[in-house]
Amino acid sequence: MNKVQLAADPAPLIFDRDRAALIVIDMQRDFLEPGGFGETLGNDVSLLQAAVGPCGRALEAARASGMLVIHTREGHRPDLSDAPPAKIQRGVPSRRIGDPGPMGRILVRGEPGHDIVAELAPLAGEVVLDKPGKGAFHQTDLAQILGNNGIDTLIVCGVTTEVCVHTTIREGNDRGYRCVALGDACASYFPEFHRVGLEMIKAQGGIFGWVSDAASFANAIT
Ligand code: TIU
Repeated sequence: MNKVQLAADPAPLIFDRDRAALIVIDMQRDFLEPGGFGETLGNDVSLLQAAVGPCGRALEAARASGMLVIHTREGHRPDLSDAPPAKIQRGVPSRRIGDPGPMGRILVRGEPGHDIVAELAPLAGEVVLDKPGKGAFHQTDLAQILGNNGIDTLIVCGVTTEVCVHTTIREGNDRGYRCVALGDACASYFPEFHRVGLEMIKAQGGIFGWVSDAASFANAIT
């Protein structure tokens, strides 16, 4: 038992540091660097850079305290057998999932674009979870991993705020986990969606979670 208090909205959160995990969502080259999936969808990928430093600070604190660290990556099998046609065909991107790009095939496992950005590279022993969807629980063994480690609190950061971070927090909340978004360690291609996405989590008394920041997280667990 190692109770800590985290400054958060809508209220401070007390949790057991030994039963918390840091989940870093999809900080992949495909979303953060030019030529990847994010850019094919028409986005300015430079907007996501803001989350890299705060994610690094959260990772550093979690590693120093011995907290379970999980990195997720969104992507698909090379044969695309796990990619729903409805996902591949969505929108009018200039290049689609599975097509060749400057960082290899778009959103395909094993390709350079699928890698986590160098600044946040996983360390040996950290969990790297490949997921085919937006949520980290969908068609993955995340629940098994969290259960085996006695986890009841999820500290979540990464990209994008209103897509994969939100979906994962919503999934985690419904499964009974306390879920905290580290706001400055999340980012979106749409600054307004980032702001409102964080508001949505903490509205109504924290309807599906809490919002904190990387420095408060580091302070709480150090
Ligand atoms: N497009 C977008 O905002 N996000 C995604 O497609 N995936 C994640 O959020 N990781």
